[in-house]
Formats: sequence, C-alpha cells, structure tokens
Amino acid sequence: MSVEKSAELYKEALRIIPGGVNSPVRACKSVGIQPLFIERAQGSKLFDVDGNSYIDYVGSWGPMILGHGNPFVNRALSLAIERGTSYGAPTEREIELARMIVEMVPCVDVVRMVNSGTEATMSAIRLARAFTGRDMIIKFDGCYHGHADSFLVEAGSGVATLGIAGSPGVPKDVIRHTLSIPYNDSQKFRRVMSDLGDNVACVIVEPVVGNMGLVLPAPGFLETLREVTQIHGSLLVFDEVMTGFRVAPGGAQERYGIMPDLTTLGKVIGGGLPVGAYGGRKDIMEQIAPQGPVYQAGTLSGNPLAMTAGIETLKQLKIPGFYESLFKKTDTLIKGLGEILNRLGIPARASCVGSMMGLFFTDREVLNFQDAKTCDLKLFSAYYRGMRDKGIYLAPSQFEAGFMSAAHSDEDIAVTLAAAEDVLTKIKD
Ligand code: HOZ
Repeated sequence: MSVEKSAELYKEALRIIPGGVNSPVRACKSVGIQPLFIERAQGSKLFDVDGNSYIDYVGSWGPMILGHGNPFVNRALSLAIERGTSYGAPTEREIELARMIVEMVPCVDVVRMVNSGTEATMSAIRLARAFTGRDMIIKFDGCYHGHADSFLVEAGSGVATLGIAGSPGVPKDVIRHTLSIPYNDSQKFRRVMSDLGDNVACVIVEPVVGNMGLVLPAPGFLETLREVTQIHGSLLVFDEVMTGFRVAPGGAQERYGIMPDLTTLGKVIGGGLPVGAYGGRKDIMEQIAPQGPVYQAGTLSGNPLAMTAGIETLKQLKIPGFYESLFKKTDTLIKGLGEILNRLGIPARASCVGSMMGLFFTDREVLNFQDAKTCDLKLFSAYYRGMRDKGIYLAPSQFEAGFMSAAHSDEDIAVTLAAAEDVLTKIKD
C-alpha cells in the first residue's frame, strides 16, 4: 500500500506544526510509523490522500457513533450553515440539545455547553472547588481528563503513550492539590479518603476508562466512590466525555446505576464538531456565572453548527434497536478477536463495553494503569502496523480505546477479523 503523499505532507507539516500534528498521539510515534493524512470519510471508512481506504475504529476518537457523513447530520448542517456559522448569542438549538442531554443523562438537571472535553473537566473542578470551598481533587492513575494543568498527573492517553509522567510548564503549586491513586483499588481509596476526605473538593473518574486502553470498573468500585464521597461531602464527577452515549444511552452512570454529582461530556454530543459540556445537580450548577459567582465563558460555546450536529446525532440514538445493533456488532468483533488470539496462543485480553473496545497484549487481568503498562508494546506496534497495512485503522497507541459505529457492516467486521487472523499469525511465526 503506497502512502507516498501522506509522507510528503508529513514532511511539510513537521516544518510548521509541532511534531507535524495538532494532537500528539496521531503522530503514530509509539508504533514506529508515519501518520496517514486523511482526505475524506464516509460511513465506516476513511480515505487517505494516496487513495487507500480503511475501516475506521477510531471514529475521530469517539464522536462518530453514527459513522462518517451521516445523511441526516449532513443535511441539517447544510441548512444550518445557510443561517450563519456563529452568533455569540443564545439560540433555540442550545435549548434543544440541553433538553436532550437532561433527558438522557441521569445526573444532569442543568447543563452548560463548552467547546471541548478539556474545557468541560477544568470547568467542572473549578465548580466543585467553589461549591465545597476546598482545593484538593482526587483522580486515578491512567485516567485522562484533558490537558488542563490540574489533570496532568499520572495521566493516560497521549501522556501515557509518550511515556511521561506529566508535563513541564505545569506549576508544582497547582498539582500539589491533585492526588492520583490507583483505579479499581477501593481499599486504598477508602484509606486516602479517611485521612484527607474532608479536604477533597471532588473525586473525578472515567467510570469506564478509555484512556489507558479499555479498563472496566471492578464490581463495587464505583459504588465505593459514591458512598465514600458522600460521607465526606466531596463531589463525585464522572468524566463521561468518552463513555457518554457510548456504553448506554445515559452513559456509564446509567449502565452501572451510580448517580454522580456532576458529569462531563463531549465527543458524541458534537456529532463530529467541537463540543464539550458539563452538567449535574441543579444546586451545584446554579453557582455558575451569571447565575452564580463561578466564572466560565466561551466565544464559540453553544455554536449553532455544533449544536445542530449534536441534536441530529442524539435524535438517531433514540431509534428503537439502535444500541442493540451497535453493541451486538462490538461484541461480535471482540469475541471473534478473542477466539483468534486464543487459538494462536497469544497472551492478550480483548474486551468491550457497549460500543467501546480494547485489546491488551498481556496475560494478566488489566484492572489499573500498572497492569496496562506491563503490556507488550512491541507486539502492539507490530499488530497496529500489520492491521493498517491491511486497511484497518486503529488507534495508534496501546493506551487508547476503539469505537464501533452504526455504519460498520457485518462485512466490515468479517474483513477486520480476517485481517487480524493474518497479522497475528505472521506475528506468531
Ligand atoms: N487524547 C485524545 C484521545 N484520548 C485525542 C487524541 C488525538 O486526537 O490525537
């Protein structure tokens, strides 16, 4: 497969864009290959500038739950664009999307739109700090909540992919208020909270982690977070930027039946346009300006095009059978992959929840970041490169999740499994 034009573009990009990319993982550094430059996308497929096509399991890192170029989203966007691209003033569409989110996500009484997941999480912790009058936050190793200073402590996603602990430029004074502890360790959490809980503004967690690869909550873990935060008057924030509308219509809080105080959203609610949101209990959200004193603002927040894409996307999630079909496809792919790995005797763990997927090259159960970091990264790189060569587009990092879309066909899944069988057989030999 020739990727000459991509290589040329990458060379040019390297000259004028840091690392040639606008978000680090896409540079494909950890898998020892150059990035592809994408020309267009349709349905389940991406098409690169060299004319190659790929079955896409990245889905723009989660938003494309309907697949690319969904005709309803596209039509609504074409009409919307005729009415202007940004007003910086209230619109009816903001209310419509907010209403849909309030209806679907259990803990959300009131919601504020922002432009990215990072904005959503940094605003949520400011609000939690203001509401509780406390500074300290607890997060979990390997969870990634965007790139705001307070979160770059033992973070997953790109930080884990690059193998760094945090980032220069983050003041020590800021992160001394952040404590990061192991995910899925209820006992440790209880201990830490019994020592420090009364100083903790909030505990923020990816209820199902997608940013250290896919890691599911152990039975009782989320329940413990809820119970103990309540005892200490700390807020529980579910970061559902990835899991929102992905693991259940109402996200992980619906799937696991745990009610956080606040939740952050992004990805799917923008239908492929840049959107984030944070929402939750009315008495907390009322603290946000201009209703309350906690300041947060944004020129493009509630952008009419982004709201339109979000509304049209969420509408389609309500079609009867949507989730059954999406989850079944995810399950078929992951079960098939598991069988291949088993048959070939390759130590690996393939798992899924809802429409999110993960594959770790290890024989141990992955319950936390420590476990995830023991994976065979060389094997992952070989698998990634082999799959891409066969037209299967995966996230170029062991520390990211994969995403199924409604546009993936049974044939896509069969082709993907055949490719995996081939690549893994060669790796094994
Ligand atoms: N960090 C995001 C995924 N977990 C986005 C990666 C990218 O866009 O390159």
